[in-house]
Amino acid sequence: MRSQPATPGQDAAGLAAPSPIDPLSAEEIRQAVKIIRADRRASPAMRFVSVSLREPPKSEVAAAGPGRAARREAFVVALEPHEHMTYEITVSLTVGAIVSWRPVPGARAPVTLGEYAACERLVRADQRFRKGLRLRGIDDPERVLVEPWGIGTFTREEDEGRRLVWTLCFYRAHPRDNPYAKPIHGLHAVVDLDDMAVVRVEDLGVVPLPPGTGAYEAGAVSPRSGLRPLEISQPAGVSFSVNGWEVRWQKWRFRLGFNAREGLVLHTIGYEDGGRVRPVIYRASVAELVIPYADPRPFQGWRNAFDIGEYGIGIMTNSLELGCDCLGEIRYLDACLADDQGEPYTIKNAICLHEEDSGILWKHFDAALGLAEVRRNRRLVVSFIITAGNYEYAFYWYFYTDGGIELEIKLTGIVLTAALAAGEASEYGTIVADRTLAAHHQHFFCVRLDMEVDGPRNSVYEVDTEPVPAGQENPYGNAFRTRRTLLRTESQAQRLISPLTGRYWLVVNPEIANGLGQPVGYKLVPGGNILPFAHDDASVVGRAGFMTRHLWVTPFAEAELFPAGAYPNQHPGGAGLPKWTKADRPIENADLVLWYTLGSHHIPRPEDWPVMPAERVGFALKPFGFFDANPSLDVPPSNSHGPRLEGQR
Ligand SMILES: [Cu+2]
Repeated sequence: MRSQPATPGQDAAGLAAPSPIDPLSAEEIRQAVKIIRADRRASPAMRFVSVSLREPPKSEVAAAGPGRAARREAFVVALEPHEHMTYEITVSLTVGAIVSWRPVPGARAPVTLGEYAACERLVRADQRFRKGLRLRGIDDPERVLVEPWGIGTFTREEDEGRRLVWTLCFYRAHPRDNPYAKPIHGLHAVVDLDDMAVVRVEDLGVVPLPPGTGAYEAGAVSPRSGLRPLEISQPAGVSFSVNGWEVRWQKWRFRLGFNAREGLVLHTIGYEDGGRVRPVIYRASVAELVIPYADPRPFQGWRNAFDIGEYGIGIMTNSLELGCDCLGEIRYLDACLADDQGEPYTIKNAICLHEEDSGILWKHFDAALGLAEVRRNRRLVVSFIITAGNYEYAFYWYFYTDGGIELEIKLTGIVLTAALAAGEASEYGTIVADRTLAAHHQHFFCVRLDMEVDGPRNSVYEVDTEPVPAGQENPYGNAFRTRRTLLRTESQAQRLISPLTGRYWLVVNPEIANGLGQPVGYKLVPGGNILPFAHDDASVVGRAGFMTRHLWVTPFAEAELFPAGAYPNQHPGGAGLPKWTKADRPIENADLVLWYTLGSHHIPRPEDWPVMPAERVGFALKPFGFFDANPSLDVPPSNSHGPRLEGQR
């Protein structure tokens, strides 16, 4: 017999109850900024880097319920450019007052969208820069795309105390051209973002612009034929519900969040089982993204963007009004952020939710009985897409009917180019068009998973498979078994993947057993992965030390949110995971955070030009003894899905 699927909207939490972890509304952003502006400590020149929810302690989130007013606080990162100082300001929206106003000496705040645009205008107007353009035959600076890049540790002595970026430039020969087809070689400005001044312009010598156009837009290419319409139809509507920021689909329950730095955040992910929601993950987000490039030439060797810590993938999030690739019935959520004047603005359709058919879920044909049982898999997809200059990252969280969760990241957009002189070759990239080099590079994502498998206290085992030595115990030589190693402290939990031993990491709740007497758990199953090729003493490895391990486990600490530290911009290195884990804290039967580093190795192909077919990376979380048996037995056969359309048999 099949148990009844849970009906959305029927549990005790009630409908659309606001949660203390809901992102700030436009009104709340306005209120927070107004309170700060009214404080005598705020100068008129103050820039707002981010205005986001200060997430309340877990105990408050757990205790929140309908009718209970939640404490609401805004966490504001602001910049006083004349002081060259970053401030962290906490504002109570409940009381309407400043809670704390803290300078962060030495911190270099991330680049804001306003600064990004102002930097481009400033560089285009600079006479030294214009002279360099003229030497390259470019008379119209307005056709030059100027991209500010984090300067990292590549500063001079006289730069001390400055908040700097350096620029990479590209040229549009025609207004609608792909600028990355014409990288402007050897001309770089260094800009002080606080003073909004060009500090210096360096010209390493002219290399002519490559001749290609890199056109890829509709109209530039005559379309192939034969692709007939493929439509996804959900005649009875979707099977999920969205109430405020709460999502329910099948037995999954979770809340969505969004902020300037991490973009989409998933909160309180749980699975309904036996009439109650069993927690799995308290909070999940992609917490850092670093892209080290391999080209050793001057300036090219500085390219190692921290897209989350130096800029923020929330502010880079696309409005999916302009290009959403999902098929079927789609629900969108808008995101609200603050610009650098503290004004709220909306990214319309920032988060996309839809269901996808996902092929076979399970099947067995009993030949003797002539009976086949087969079920189709389906997943709920929660996604957002960002544009980081030339590149697109599409993030997809998948929830499955069998209790599985996956993160898949699709990398697309345009590979970063550099010009080569006629006849010049390079070992550090691939020539993708005449005199156009796409350098080798890697993308390292760090996914922060604040776990709570059936409760707040968890332990992590590393599980390898090993052959059993030949002998009495293994007379046929066939035996293999798993070896579980409990990771007891932070230093023991800095791990690498091991595909040839079938390695996975198992997060268990040691205090709760399933019906078979085993501790309930979820396993993290790595997909393809890699390590950095940059030397250990390279600047980028020091600044993004998290890249050197695939798994880190830390005890939960409220302030430990970002694996390369809170302010990676111009940070000399060592912050975040490498620093925290020096304490070697115990992680057994504790409130745990898993940090999974996911590396995508990119040796560009000619086929990646002029726009790259999406490359995929990801990992999975699968229940391991969380249930007593296959939890998807109750998925009905496809032919009994929902009401039938008239005429359908
Ligand atoms: Cu790439």
